[in-house]
Amino acid sequence: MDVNFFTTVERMEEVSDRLLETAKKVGIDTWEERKKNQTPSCYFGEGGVCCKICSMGPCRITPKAPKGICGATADTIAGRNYLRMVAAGAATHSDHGREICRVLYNSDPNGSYKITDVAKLEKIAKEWGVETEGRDIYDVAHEVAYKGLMEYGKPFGKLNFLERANEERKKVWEEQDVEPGAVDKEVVKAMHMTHMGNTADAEALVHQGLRTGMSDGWGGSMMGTEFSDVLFGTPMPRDTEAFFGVLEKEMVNIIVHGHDPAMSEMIVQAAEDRDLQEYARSVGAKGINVCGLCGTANEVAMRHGVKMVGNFLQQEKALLTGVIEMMVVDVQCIFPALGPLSECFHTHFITTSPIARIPGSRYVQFNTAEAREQGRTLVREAIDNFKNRDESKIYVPEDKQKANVGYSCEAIRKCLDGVTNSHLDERDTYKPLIDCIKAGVIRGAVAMVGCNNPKVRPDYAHIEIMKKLLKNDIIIVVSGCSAQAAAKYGLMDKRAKDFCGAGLKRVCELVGIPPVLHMGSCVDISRMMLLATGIAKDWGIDVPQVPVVGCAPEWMSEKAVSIANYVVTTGIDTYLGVSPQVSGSAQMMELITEGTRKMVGGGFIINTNHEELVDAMIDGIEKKRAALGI
Ligand code: WCC
Repeated sequence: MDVNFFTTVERMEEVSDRLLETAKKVGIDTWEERKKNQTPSCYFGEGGVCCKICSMGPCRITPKAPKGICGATADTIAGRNYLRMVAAGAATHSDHGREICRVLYNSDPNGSYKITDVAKLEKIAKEWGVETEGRDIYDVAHEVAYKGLMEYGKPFGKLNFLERANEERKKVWEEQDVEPGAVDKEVVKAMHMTHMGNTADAEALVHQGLRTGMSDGWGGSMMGTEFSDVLFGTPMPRDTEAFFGVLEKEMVNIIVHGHDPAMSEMIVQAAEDRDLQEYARSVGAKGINVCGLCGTANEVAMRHGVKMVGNFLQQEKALLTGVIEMMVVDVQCIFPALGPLSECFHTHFITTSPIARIPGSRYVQFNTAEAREQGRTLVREAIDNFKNRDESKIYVPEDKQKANVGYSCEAIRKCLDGVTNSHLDERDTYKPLIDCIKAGVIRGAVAMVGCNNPKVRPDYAHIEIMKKLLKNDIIIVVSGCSAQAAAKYGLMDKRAKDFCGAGLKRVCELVGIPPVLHMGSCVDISRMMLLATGIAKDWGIDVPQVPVVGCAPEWMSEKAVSIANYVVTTGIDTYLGVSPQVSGSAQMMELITEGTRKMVGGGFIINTNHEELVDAMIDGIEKKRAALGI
């Protein structure tokens, strides 16, 4: 079947329903069934007013019992639970970033991991005061990586990358005392503050949430993104495809899933080795087809054009196709359900990180020294498994869409350079984009991010919101599972310009871009912070003034709570389609919506009705325009 031009959420659901029939046939549960079993969800958990941080309780707040045994109020309890979510999210992203620092530290011209983007490494070295003149590039890499690792535990000072912010932001951060010190320190401090008998003041808890989130966005995540680019290449636009139809019945299918590109890069490279491709043909397959899921899909799609099977809530469905010889995972967003599910098929389920050990998987701990060979061994094993498929369990949907991916900040500026007649020294700026916004050809931009969540009809909010924004001449940058929703639907196909208003359509035609620009995985939301900062600098205004907002309509993970905190601290309003679990405290609701805006210029706007959410966003963008007099 040819690649379709656009699909519908209804069609995506038909495909999912067909795969659920296979689940029934093999006798395994999926998230749909488990969600039903978990409904209604716990009232106290939803409101954030169940406290189990000591063993006097658990204490649950009701009108009859308005305080915990220690006297903690709903505000205290919801505030502590919220800060713990931020801390867990920041720890998760930042530990991913730490792993990338370690890979860079172990980079070796004769080893598994080499330097790809020398210019980016030299730029970071210069920013961090590392000498590059006359030095071997690997010596520079090791010193930069060491400094990166020290960002996690340095006893004094603030994070290096904060220097990248515009002057107005830096001033606000200093005044509000939200400049993070070492990443680990902020996470530990959040955990210490929320231990029994410490901070009870909700405002102080929210304040530490901002600092902790910042240690992720301008620390761990930013290092994860930047050093991944140094190691594996800064993404540039390239074509790929998305949705179940990217799986090939006649090929050996390997899915990489998780987040850390260090592992998936090795699988992708191994699958390109000629001897392994020949081996695959020798067992009767037409070749090796590596596809991505979740965050990892974004990493390998942006750098290699690897095809994307789908997003978070499709991980079980991917295995239900019956043609996956191997699923290799690293860290984060991996359902434990994949263990028993893979046992219903011939699929080898391989875990590779001590951070994510899962029953029903086989554990192969990746290490930098042997990673290239480990990748080859796994690919060979997947090939050997090709013969073990059970024909009676196979159903591979044919649906897929084209997508143009890989819009790093560097790629966006390069595209803009291509359409300006400006002098060379005026290039490499966002000025052409700013001119379009000032002229009203583009009204503004929205960063669409985040997961799927069974509380929301999967992908529906992502797609309906994007379509309305495009119609209103609002350009979109996407990351994470929002990106895959857009890709599956066809919104990252350049032909999606037909969804846009006249102004945005014209810009897409002129620049040769799709209206939804793929910026990467969730860690890469740090790219979006740099994009907003770059626009603010080139415009000569502060970030909260730029007609740019963030939106996570279907978020579910603790990482998303951390992200939302650094996004608002960067001065960007964030629109949420799922409420954070603090609704049991009026003070907490006020603090995260209005309180933070008073402190740092950005706050949450929460609305579980996606139609109202997108209207609020458009209204927010228009208000920013009016304030600028444009
Ligand atoms: Ni990022 Fe959310 Fe996807 Fe996982 S991969 S599900 S955190 S958006």
